[in-house]
Amino acid sequence: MHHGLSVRIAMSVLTEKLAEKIPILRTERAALLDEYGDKKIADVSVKQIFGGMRGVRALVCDTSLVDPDKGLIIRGIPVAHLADKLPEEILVLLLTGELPEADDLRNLQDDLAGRAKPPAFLWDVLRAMPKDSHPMAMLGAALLAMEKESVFRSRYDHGMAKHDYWRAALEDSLNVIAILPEIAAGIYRIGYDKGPRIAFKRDLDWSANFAHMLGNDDETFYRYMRLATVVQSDHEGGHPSAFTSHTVGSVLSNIYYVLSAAFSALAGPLHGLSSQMSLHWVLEAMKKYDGQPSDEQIKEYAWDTIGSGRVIPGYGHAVLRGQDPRYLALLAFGEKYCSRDPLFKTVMAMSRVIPAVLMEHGKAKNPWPNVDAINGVLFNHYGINEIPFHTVFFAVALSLGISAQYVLNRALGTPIMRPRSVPSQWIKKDV
Ligand code: CMX
Repeated sequence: MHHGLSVRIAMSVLTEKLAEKIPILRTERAALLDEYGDKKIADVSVKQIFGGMRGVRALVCDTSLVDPDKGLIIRGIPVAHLADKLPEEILVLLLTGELPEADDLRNLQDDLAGRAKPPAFLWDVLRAMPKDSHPMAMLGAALLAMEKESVFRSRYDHGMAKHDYWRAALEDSLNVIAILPEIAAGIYRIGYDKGPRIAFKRDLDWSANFAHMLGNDDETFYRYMRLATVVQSDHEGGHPSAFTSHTVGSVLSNIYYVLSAAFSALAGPLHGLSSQMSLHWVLEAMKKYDGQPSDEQIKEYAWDTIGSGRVIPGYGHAVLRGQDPRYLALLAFGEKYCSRDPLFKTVMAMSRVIPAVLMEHGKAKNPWPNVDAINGVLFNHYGINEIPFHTVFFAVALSLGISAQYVLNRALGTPIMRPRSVPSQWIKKDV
């Protein structure tokens, strides 16, 4: 009984904070529209509509922004300055614009720990999937199997008013965030025959619990899990997974659909899967050159990849033009804790050599390593060497930003996403 009570009180802290802020945000949004509603902010060229809408300012996202030179900035704070925070603190920051006080943080942690456990049928669903299913496909299936639990769906069916959408959206989001580490760890242990699932420990924080349920209780791995989650928690509103989530959320599909759709986008090799691609690529190089390749061999290997019509995974970015601070934060961690790991050394050597190759090639607008060039190597260092699983970790981290964007969009009544498309012939005739 006591336990239930403390959960109810704790739950109200974040809800109360948002309940205070949301009317203000709504007024601000209305004022912005009143004052600037008809002002033009972008010209769109034919090249841009054929080119994945690159550079078109067409979305609003207040949780974070990606500055082309400085990289990820969460609610005005460069991500490098958040490196010592817990993911739970980042969730509050993303949602409310403020880092929580110690008491509020504890309340949120209690709230998350006290929420429902994954439903038992989930493990049957995962066990029934073919052994060669990709862990990202298992994650998507798990989320869809749990859709029936949606509070949003049930309240909507009972006539929920528009101004209450955000409350049900928040409730669903916290329910999913609370159990995603357990689901992801379950996917790992079931998918790779790692033995029985490991039980959630109430006294561990969210990321440490994830590490624990994966089967590694090394304190530095806990630290790595927290840091890697923080740096990958959000990346403004236009990256493929967030963009997908906006579309799906805008039609009032609930968070289970939203996250599974967002993660389907993350599972592509040009997006989150590039972490998997990158580690394979580095391991292939080490196999080919029988250990850590020399700078000359790295150059040769990189040119061979480009020459065969492929991209170098883990390098380049659609928005960033300077170094990726997410990469730099993980690099600093690796230098401290894994500097003698031959794989890590190879990745460091590659990050010295490859930018010059890409500059000489002259196509990629950003020649620098992105976060996916390094996260897999560090996972590997801590014994999680089932490479396809790495993208699942990225998805769990990104659930924080995707959920925060989803809740805020429901609070602000963001309407359905529905841009126009034009036939190619229209361009010929009418432009
Ligand atoms: N290796 C080789 N060529 C590259 C390259 C790379 N790493 N990055 C870009 N290029 C090429 C592109 O393929 C494109 O070639 P074409 O004109 O022949 O099509 C040209 O350079 C221009 O591309 P761009 O404008 O610099 O990059 P885009 O915005 O189109 O794409 C991205 C960005 C990330 C998809 C691309 O850099 C890439 O494919 N990188 C490798 C995959 C990767 O690391 N993805 C993870 C991104 C991180 C994240 O999702 O946050």
